[in-house]
Amino acid sequence: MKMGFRWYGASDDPIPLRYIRQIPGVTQVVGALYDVPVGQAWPMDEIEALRDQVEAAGLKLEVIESVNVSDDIKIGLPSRDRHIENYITTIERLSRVGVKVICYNFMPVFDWLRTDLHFPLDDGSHVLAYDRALVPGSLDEMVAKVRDDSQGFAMPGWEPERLADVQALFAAYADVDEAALADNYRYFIQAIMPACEKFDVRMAVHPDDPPWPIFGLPRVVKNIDDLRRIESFHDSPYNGFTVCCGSLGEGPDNDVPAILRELCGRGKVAFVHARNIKHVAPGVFHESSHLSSTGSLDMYQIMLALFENHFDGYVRPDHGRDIWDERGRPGYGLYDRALGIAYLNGLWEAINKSHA
Ligand SMILES: [Mn+2]
Repeated sequence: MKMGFRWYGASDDPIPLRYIRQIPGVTQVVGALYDVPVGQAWPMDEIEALRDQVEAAGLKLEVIESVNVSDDIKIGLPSRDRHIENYITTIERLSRVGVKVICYNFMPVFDWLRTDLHFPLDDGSHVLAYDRALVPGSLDEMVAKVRDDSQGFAMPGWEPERLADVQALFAAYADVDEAALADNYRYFIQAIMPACEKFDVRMAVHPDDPPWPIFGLPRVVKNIDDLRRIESFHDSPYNGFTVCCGSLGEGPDNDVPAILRELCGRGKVAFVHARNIKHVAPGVFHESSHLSSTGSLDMYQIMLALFENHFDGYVRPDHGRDIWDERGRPGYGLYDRALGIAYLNGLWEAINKSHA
């Protein structure tokens, strides 16, 4: 297991790399370029500059989250082939600085959805939460809500310029049902796989968050059946998964340790987002600390599933609570993610030594 920490770059993340270096056991920065319009190739000089910054801090840049897949590719527009060419160029360039895994998603329009970015818990901390009854009736309202609640930070997947005309973007998906989205997904995977194999870069799709359709948009990465279908597009370790325990776990029918056991058993898990969530009612959940007893997921069983399947890939904590008066990017503060790492490391050491 190689432990990482997501970082939004020197200009947009209040957490300096030297703080990340001081979290015990962290060797990896999970990074990205955030200023390249989706669909374009990432410039080599910017990739190298990011790598240099990370390495100067004594850390490694082997996982990118995310290289976003354009709506043109997801919708299946004629322009998709040009965007796929650019995506392949990005894969090749990232491989040149030592990147091994690219996390991405295949969600239409929105990367993730919450109805509250500052839901108060009993202990006085704040978390992201979702209540299906509180999803706004209109798309514009939803976009404005995320923008206004994000404490001035750009939220990944909610880029204001991309969502400036969310109605037009939404309309472009009018003919894309689940079958069409899966077909467009297959087309994308089959087009990029030769480059991934040639350049030794594993693709790792992030599950839909939440794992059910929203605003009538189709979802194709929401449960084990979907994940098996994605495997069938191209059966190779390079066509792999980011198992986000929280996102999958939001679906009450998703057995996260069982999913990990099955996919790790076939060598398909490249990256794990290890986090907990608390089910409140059907379609209602909030995030929690990583500790098993504060949420609905058994983090011990999750780490045990990884250990017993000899997982040697990348792990990062996922969304943390806002604690100790930190007002960071919602979900991406320093303190609670660092606590999450200490806890995950403790589970791992205990499992490791008890199996010696
Ligand atoms: Mn995640």
